[in-house]
Amino acid sequence: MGMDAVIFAVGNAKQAAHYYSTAFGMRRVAYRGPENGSPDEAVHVLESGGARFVLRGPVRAGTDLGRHIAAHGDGVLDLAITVPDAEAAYRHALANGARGIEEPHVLEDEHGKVVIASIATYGETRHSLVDRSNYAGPYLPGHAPAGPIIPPPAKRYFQAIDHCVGNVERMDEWADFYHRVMGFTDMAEFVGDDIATEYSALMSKVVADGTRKVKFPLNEPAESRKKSQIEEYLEFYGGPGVQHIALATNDILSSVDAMRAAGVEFLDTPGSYYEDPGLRARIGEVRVPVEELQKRGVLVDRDEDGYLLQIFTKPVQDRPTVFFELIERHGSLGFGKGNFKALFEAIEREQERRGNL
Ligand code: TYF
Ligand code: FE
Repeated sequence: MGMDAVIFAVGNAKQAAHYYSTAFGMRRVAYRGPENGSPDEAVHVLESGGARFVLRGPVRAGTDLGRHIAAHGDGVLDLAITVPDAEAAYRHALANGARGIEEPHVLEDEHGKVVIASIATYGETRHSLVDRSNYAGPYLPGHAPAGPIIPPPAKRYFQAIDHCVGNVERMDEWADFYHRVMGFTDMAEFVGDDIATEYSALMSKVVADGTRKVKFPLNEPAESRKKSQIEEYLEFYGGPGVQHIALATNDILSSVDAMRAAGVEFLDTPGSYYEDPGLRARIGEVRVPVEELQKRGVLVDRDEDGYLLQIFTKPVQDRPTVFFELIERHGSLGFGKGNFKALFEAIEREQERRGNL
């Protein structure tokens, strides 16, 4: 039915909740911790429109969550998906080769009940399958309503999770997993060998559910002259995992301005991208002057269905692992294929600065 939540494992959930409130304009809506039944970890639940982030951090030594963070750093534990029937989804997944992590079980409190199960995907990442159709609480049973950490901005910076990208060792294996286990199909966007050897150092393929609400691009490293950005990720994360989360906005210019003012770092785009005489011909009419895009480094791409505006943050933790994308779609269902060269060159400039190229 859609993305239920992106669930992060972080070293300090209290501070991460502050960051996503002040820098991403999110509103805290729920909390669970030692005060209300969770002695080992603190959980802060934040929202921006329909996008939900769940930040889980250990509050004591010796937990499995702490081990996960020691291994991978802050990262994504779980891409949770809303389903109409968690039991049926789980049985279908296991019958098609998925490894079960949590059997379907019912969680209940005064707001109703939720049925939840979870399966393993690439690396240590998992997919919870969540049926919340009989639940009216702020997140899950056991999580108490909690107020915002600071008053959220009058206008939210994003309203939905557009897509979630995985870095893996073998893209085709995982694309096949999503076909079998979730009934997903391939979307047109594909970075094959041809583009890979020229400049991208990666191959990529997108799988999505039939409604295209849940979109999972999958990247794998490609042989290239330089070290692939995907290899860099796999080395520093310690295996496959979530590379970036794309957040859908309807005003990318004001969102970038507000997030930058709050200290979020975005990749820069060279002036040559905008001065390229081919660009204006390729993108046609977009809703804002190209100068406004250039001022902020926002990229633009057009296909047969429309256009999109997009920009990428730098990694949001010290490790060169997870980052975010802001995306404003006007008809286009793509992922910015026309920007791959400029984008991958920008990522490689950062890799070089880190000494990892
Ligand atoms: O999600 C996508 O496919 C785009 C492009 O390492 C992209 O955002 C692909 C691979 C990558 C960074 C961005
Ligand atoms: Fe993306």
